[in-house]
Amino acid sequence: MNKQKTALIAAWILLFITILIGIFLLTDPDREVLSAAVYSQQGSPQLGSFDPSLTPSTTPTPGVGSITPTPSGGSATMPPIAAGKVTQQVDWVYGNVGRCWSAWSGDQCSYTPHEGGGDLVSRDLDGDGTSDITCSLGTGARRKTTITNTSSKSFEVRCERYHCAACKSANGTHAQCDGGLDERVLRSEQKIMLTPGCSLTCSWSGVEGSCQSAPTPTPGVGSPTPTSGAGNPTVGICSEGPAPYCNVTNLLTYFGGDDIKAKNASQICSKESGGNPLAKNTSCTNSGGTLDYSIGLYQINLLAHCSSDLLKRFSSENYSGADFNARSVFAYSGNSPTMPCKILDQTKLSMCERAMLDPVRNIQKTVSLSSNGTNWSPWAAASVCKIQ
Ligand SMILES: [Ca+2]
Repeated sequence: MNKQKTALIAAWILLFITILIGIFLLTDPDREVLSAAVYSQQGSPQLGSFDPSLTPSTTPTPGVGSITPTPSGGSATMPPIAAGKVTQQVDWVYGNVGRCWSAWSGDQCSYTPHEGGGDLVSRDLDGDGTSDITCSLGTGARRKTTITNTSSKSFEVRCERYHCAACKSANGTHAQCDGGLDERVLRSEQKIMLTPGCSLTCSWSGVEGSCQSAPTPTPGVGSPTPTSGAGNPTVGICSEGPAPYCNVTNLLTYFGGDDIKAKNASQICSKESGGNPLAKNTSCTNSGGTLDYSIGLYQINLLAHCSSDLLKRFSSENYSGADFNARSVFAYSGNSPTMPCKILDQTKLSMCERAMLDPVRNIQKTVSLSSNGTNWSPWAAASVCKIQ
């Protein structure tokens, strides 16, 4: 009997306490916060503390402050040439983008050394649609990269050297070491003015070569630039294109009456479009497609050439907006458009497209891009037709 009474009293006390807690929770100003915290544990996307990518890692992540200070000038001390698990790279850089490079790894890494440079877009330093430089090519055994200024302007370029204290590669096969790949990279840079016609080499010990001894090419429309080692220009082996646009008679008026240039231009035109000014190859938009968003008679590739310069010089639409190049029209990853290509600015692309669908402006752009008919190397058809 006493036990039952005690149990009953205990039950009443418990009930009383429960009610008190209930009243407290209902009036507690922090209750919403508590609820929010519970909600966040269930996966609220607003609360970053539950996103694993934002959880502080035990591995120290190199932040901006922990990057090795960049030594300036050419006297920076870099570690010796690769041995063991290290990767090293030399770059010619313009506008914070590596244009020409060579990279290699130490003997305890499996990555392939190499020497080369970016595509035509990245060799266009002033964004006018034409390449301004060439880069040396090689196996990487040289551990040097050589840049040559093929334009009539001077550009300030940087010889940059990078040292990564690990085997590094961006694609799993080729050695690569730079700030984009490893923020902890040791870096040295040396600025230099690259004058027209000048070749300079960036090596592990710094800049090699002298611009003073290089001849200055004579720029100018109408004066054919002599091609190194080549004799007189010759006519290619392909058939000529049809009237009214791609025939020699029409093209003579664009190439200063030069018969050889007009014949080569006619062959390229025929190969590229068959003389159809509305020819379009937008293969880059397809998965597994090629690097083409190529328009009109000469298949001007807008992946590389859609720019404010193109619109200002070869469009009837009086473009007067801000300067831009193809990188603001298509998404780029490093030096190449992402594939399938992603259009960032349809308005600008459409303007470029309309300009290049105009046969006269397409030919005018071609005159410019071929350096007045003296350099057909931007067109794949040139080698097919054996046009130098
Ligand atoms: Ca250029």
